[in-house]
Amino acid sequence: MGISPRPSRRTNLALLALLAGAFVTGWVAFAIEGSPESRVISVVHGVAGLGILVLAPWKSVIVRRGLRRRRRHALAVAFAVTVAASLLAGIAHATFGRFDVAGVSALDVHVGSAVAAVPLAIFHVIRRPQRPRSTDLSRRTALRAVALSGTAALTYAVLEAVTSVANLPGERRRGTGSYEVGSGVPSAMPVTQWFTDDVPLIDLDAYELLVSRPDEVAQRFRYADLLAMTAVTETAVLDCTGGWWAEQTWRGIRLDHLIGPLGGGSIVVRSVTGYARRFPPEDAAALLIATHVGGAPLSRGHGAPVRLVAPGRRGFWWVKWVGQVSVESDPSWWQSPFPLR
Ligand code: HEM
Ligand code: HEM
Ligand SMILES: Nc1nc2c(c(=O)[nH]1)N[C@H]1C(S)=C(S)[C@@H](COP(=O)(O)O)O[C@H]1N2
Ligand SMILES: [Mo]
Repeated sequence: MGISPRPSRRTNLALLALLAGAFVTGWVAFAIEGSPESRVISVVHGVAGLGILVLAPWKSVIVRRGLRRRRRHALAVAFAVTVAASLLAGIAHATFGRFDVAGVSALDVHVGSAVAAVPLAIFHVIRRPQRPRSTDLSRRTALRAVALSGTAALTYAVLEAVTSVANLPGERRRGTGSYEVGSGVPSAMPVTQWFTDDVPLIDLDAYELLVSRPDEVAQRFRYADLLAMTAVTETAVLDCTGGWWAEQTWRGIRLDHLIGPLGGGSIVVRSVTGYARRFPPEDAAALLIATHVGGAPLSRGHGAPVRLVAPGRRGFWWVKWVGQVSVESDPSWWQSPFPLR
């Protein structure tokens, strides 16, 4: 395989497709919530990632040949290290469960090294271009692609079977790849922030929830006002992209009751810390401004005095320490798909 340059070109192009596929499906898996769609994406993601492992024997021939040439190899080696770290950590998370070393979880390592690999991958490919040829669109290439996909899918199936037979934690992960922690016991549920946010200190006596609509004077609600409003109770699953999920029973005020009828535009729910997410108006009836979880007032870490409960959405939509709800004219897609702060 290593003698003729053509097979190595095809191997490299296949690796490029698998890397891009794994990267994109990884973020899609992060964005969506609820089986079975999330399960399908997780499986496609895992198969694409394991496809890289399947090609390792062929790639190792290319690597050995490349390393013999006179050129700088440091960035290529760094690239290989980040990809290997991401693969190992991804498989470890999906097999052995949620564990962390010195506060860094396997999933953090998995996503972090995948993100670090991107600039290295771009540099690697620009320095070593592999042009697709018209002859690539042949029956033989198609058969090779089928064989590669099949082998990768089989590798995934074997990994799943071993996980199940050995009763490893991976067997109990959700379609999103997350593990159950602290359902029904809010105090056992992790306190998690997105990247940089921190648990703020909020003075309940000074706290006010600001509710604003275009061209209207904003309404202000004190904590006692909110407690006096009609509340509903709902059981919902919070699934964090950090790799855990928990089901709790929440109590709070329906967002549509707080903001009244809506035409178009969008609803922005903003934390006192600045963290915010934008929702489509048709979601208002399903969203809850929660004051309680498990029958008790929210703890500081879980969003006191009030936090958003967004059933059917991933954890990063569940804005904690809500200080403002505003109806705006911008469409709901007008935001980064993931929080930037
Ligand atoms: C899993 C992803 C990949 C890893 C870990 C990886 C790693 C490496 C390493 C360590 C080398 C040898 C060192 C060097 O040449 O400086 C190498 C060589 C090479 N890689 Fe990659 N690579 C990957 C994907 C790709 C892709 C996507 C392409 C292009 C589309 C590519 C094209 C090449 C070429 C052309 C060589 C040089 C072969 C030679 O000079 O004989 N690689 N790669
Ligand atoms: C080149 C980049 C990537 C590669 C090669 C890769 C590969 C993998 C592999 C092999 C697994 C284990 C699958 C299994 O055995 O079930 C996995 C799991 C996972 N990856 Fe990635 N991944 C990449 C990037 C990402 C990114 C960017 C994200 C998120 C933003 C992500 C999120 C996940 C999640 C949530 C799981 C657990 C899924 C499950 O347990 O079924 N990955 N990945
Ligand atoms: N203000 C604010 N709200 C936030 C976050 C944040 O960083 N800041 N993180 C979100 C994420 S990523 C998750 S998973 C949940 C976690 O909620 P918990 O800490 O109550 O478990 O809060 C969400 N709400
Ligand atoms: Mo999260």
